[in-house]
Amino acid sequence: MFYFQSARLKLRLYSLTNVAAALSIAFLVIISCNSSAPAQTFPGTNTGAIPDGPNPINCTTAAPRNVTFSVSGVASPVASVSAGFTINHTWAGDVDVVLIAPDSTTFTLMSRVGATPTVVNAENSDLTGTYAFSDAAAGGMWAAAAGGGNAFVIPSGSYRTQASGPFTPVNPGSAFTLLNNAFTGVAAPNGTWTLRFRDCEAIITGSVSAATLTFVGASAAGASLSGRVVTSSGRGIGKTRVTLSGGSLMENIDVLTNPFGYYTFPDVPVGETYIVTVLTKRYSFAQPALVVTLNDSIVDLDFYALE
Ligand SMILES: [Ca+2]
Ligand SMILES: [Ca+2]
Repeated sequence: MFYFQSARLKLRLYSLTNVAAALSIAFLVIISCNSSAPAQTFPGTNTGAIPDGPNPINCTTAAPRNVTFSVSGVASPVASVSAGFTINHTWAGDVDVVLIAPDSTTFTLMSRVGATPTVVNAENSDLTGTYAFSDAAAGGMWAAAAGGGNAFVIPSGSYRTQASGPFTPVNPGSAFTLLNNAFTGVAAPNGTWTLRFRDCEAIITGSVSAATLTFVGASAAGASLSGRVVTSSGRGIGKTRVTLSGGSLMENIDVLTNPFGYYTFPDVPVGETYIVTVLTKRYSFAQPALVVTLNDSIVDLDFYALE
């Protein structure tokens, strides 16, 4: 929607007599609207019961509950990621939760909370609520659960990620880890992400009923796509409409070439395929529409008139 409004603004500005002033105003407006990337949240599917764990305790051989997310339109590199889920399990220390990116990058959100080398069956307080993991959280789950007892419910809320137990001391538990850093190297964040729940110890079981995955894409805006509309002799054709469509755009984007025939679409999401079309009654073109996959800025997507 933003792009559409910007394009209309730009078209209107071009009708002013001072074309140069209008260009600079339009450019400033566009830049200011793209100062930060919005958060994008995706719902998880395949929620349900977490299969009970083995005896003796073992997280890696436990059958997983894989909650999956179909992620699209997230700019790379990922600036931040957070995961949340609604869970019911009355033995928190049984639970191991890892987040897995489409390229198989794997990171532990929580695991064996409260487990020490001497208390191997870990924290017996309850996970009953909605818990999120984010680098922006204030504290960790180990400290929140410590000393609560078997009937204690770990408060719903946002927690830092921590490495798995066994670890000593229980409070504050193992060091906070860095969730965002774990996934900034994922070159292609769009695809299937997995939140894998495992129950590491036999007898007490639980289930996950909902999950969300939230991203903030690259803080730098998308790439720009620009070029020129020229006559066969190389003279720029001004005031010509160029239209960008396709990709994940909600609306087509129209811009006009400047007096020298140059056009620019700033801040276009990368990793997607677009159609760029030129349209003017004054000229015809051998190729009035070009298909381009934008992975980085393009400066020479030019259109050549037949006359
Ligand atoms: Ca309990
Ligand atoms: Ca269990």
